[in-house]
Amino acid sequence: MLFFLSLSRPAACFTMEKTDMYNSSMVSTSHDVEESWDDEFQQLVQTFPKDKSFTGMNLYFFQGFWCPSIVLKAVISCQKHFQAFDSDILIATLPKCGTTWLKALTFSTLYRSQFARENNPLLTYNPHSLVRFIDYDFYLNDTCPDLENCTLYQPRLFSIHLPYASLPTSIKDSNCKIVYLCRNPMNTLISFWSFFSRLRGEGFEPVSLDEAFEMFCQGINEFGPFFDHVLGYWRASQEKSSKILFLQYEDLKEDINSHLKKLAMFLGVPFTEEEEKQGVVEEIAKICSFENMKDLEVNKKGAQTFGYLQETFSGKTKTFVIPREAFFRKAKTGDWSNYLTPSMVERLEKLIQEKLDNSGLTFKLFSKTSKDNEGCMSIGFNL
Ligand code: PAP
Repeated sequence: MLFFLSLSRPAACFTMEKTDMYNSSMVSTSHDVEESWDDEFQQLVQTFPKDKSFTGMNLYFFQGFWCPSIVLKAVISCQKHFQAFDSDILIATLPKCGTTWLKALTFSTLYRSQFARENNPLLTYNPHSLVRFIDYDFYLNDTCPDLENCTLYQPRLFSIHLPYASLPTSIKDSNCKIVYLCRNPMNTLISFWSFFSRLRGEGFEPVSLDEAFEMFCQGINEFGPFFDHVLGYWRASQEKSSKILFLQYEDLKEDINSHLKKLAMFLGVPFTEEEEKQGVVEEIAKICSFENMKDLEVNKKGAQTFGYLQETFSGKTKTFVIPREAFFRKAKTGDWSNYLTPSMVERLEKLIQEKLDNSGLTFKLFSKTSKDNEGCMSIGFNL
């Protein structure tokens, strides 16, 4: 039996760690979710093209992206009801592009003056408990949650997987800031496929890498097409550089300290000279590092539950439960070369060139500092 505390208190973000055990039958499958839809919603979704992701999840093509059925209602609700504050900070990513890391980095940087250095909540809570998803979490079970005081620290910090074009209007129209993190498509695909392969039988039934590769190239994956997602935020960041900070996982791996300073500056909380002298930047980088985070007790055991749960678990509540250790796999920037065949690489390289043509965006396929893969190679076109 699982127990959840009430989430109506400001400390809502801290309650998920109570979910130290989990039962795979509690994971809502696409099928469960669709059965719970009322007639009106069923009729609406009938008008959307439908496919299955390589993770096994049902996807609906909605507003130009593939929306997982499990969050379709939540997405529509948050688009309708979410009210951004000018002070809000939003982390936007495609799944498997480094969300967990960016949550840790942003949380530690933004709120560093609000807790003692030796008491960073990241040491005892998973980043997904501290920075919660708007789409995958708050709106999953509640069409209009009270988010006024839903985060323990101020300003509010959320995350979201939605493409830029589909963000709630108030996010686009307000002065709230967005930190976007992308990752080269080869690493993203391998991380994605490996993650769901690891979760086989736990509510997910992923397909072979060959099939996954084909679907990824066709753009059929959660919140994809991949390139539309990345380019949507890239173009918006070019137009509104004070609103959107566009980051790449491979760059962070190469030089985390300078990117932390950039992040702090963008968030409006630059590191002071004194902090720099005291090594605060390096300290945050270390706490948030893959090596540190994967070895923390909180991340080695138990499961992360997504879904704004009210009071206690009920069979009808939609949740998304992931063993925490699954968020920490290898964190290497060239791991794709251990999986993709030369013909797959060739096809993806061509796709990258075609999609990024004239965009000014390039992807690094390896990191200069990657221990597995020496050298650095960029693909795309720079104007
Ligand atoms: P999510 O969509 O499930 O939240 P996300 O955190 O976006 O996943 O990405 C997971 C990737 O980030 C994993 O990469 P891999 O599969 O190539 O190993 C994971 O290992 C990596 N990762 C997690 N934490 C960190 C970290 N602290 N530093 C660097 N990479 C990390």
